[in-house]
Amino acid sequence: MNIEKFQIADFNDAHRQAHERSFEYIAGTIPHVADILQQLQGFQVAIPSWALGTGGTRFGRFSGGGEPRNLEEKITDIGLLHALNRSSGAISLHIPWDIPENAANIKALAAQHDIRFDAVNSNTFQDQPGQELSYKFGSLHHTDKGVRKLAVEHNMEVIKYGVELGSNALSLWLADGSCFPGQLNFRGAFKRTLDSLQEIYAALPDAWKLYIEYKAYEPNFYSTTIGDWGQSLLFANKLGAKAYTLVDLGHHLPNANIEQIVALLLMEGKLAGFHFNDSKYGDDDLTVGSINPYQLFLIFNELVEGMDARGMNHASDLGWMIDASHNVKDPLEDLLQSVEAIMIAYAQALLVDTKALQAAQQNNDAVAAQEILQYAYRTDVRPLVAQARLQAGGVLQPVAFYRQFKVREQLIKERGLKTVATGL
Ligand SMILES: [Mn+2]
Repeated sequence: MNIEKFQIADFNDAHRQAHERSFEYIAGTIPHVADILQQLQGFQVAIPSWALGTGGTRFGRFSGGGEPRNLEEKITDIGLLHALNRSSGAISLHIPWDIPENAANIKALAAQHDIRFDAVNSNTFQDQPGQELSYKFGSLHHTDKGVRKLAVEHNMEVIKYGVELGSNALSLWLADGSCFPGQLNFRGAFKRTLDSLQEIYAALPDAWKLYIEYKAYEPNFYSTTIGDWGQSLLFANKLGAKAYTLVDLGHHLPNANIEQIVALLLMEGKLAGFHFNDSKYGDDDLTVGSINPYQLFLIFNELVEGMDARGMNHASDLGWMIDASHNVKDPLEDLLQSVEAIMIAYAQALLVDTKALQAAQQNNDAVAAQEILQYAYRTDVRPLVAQARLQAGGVLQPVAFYRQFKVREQLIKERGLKTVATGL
């Protein structure tokens, strides 16, 4: 299905008056509002190919209807999101769940929807049908050289697919670790992982980046070989200038100060980018901003301040991706909410009076610092985000539009009630 321009125009006309009132009110309080709108319009969040269907947990999966049955339909779904919010103009592909059989066709389809290919993701955390050696005890860190070779070659294949599609980063997450004390020699596991990563790194084309994701625990529950940002950074530094640390918001132990991690990785020029999601307890993969929007704002505050300090381009110098799983919500509605939460946090961070904050910090004025941050956080920036969307050709209220025009019902009509997308 396609969303027609006249449908967007009709919808916006019906909501325009109320929007203009609230936009003018907020715009009157911000001196550099035009700059902020421009920055918001440039900011694109990649949608993961594995999160367009209903997600499951290890206890079960309750599929919704009309899920995309193949990569083409996944790109169509992202096209729908992007038509509505104009901020989802990228896809992060997972191999082998979404192998582009015909790269030229896939590329053309994505271009029709104004979608580019962000980082490609490899998968050595599960065995594929017919695979002779097993990743049960790890992949790049495995004690068996044959398994390591298999995993390295898989990553090289993923790079090859990425090159065909115009991607420029390989994103790598390893489930490698151990479940029990004594099971693994930590130094040995680290060294074998480094050797394997060096082989993959050597296969990176020019101008490509390697994103190294870390995760505290799960599926292994005693140790993870790339368990935290320090371990990831250690690998990235040893590998070289093309290797960076990827932060997935759900991959930390409870109450970790993620904004501080972000600030230091940026300082070192080693922040790859993000997998956005939210969590209450662990790697819950919930809708971005659904549990702790203040933390998301604090992270964006460090991002904006740190990127500006290094003269970086907010839109293009880091990878911005969602990594979530939708167990009870319509995946497309969930993704619309996630992108909206990201845009809101970004807009709030752009409002922070950096000079005043630096002065407060210099004077050890904790009260003033809190006032400055929370003034920005408590500003209702939704009309700014909506205005940026409107100017870019999107709709004022994406979720309301999605429901009013019965997008899911139409997808079910086209694809059927019982379809299951590949993915989480
Ligand atoms: Mn992730």
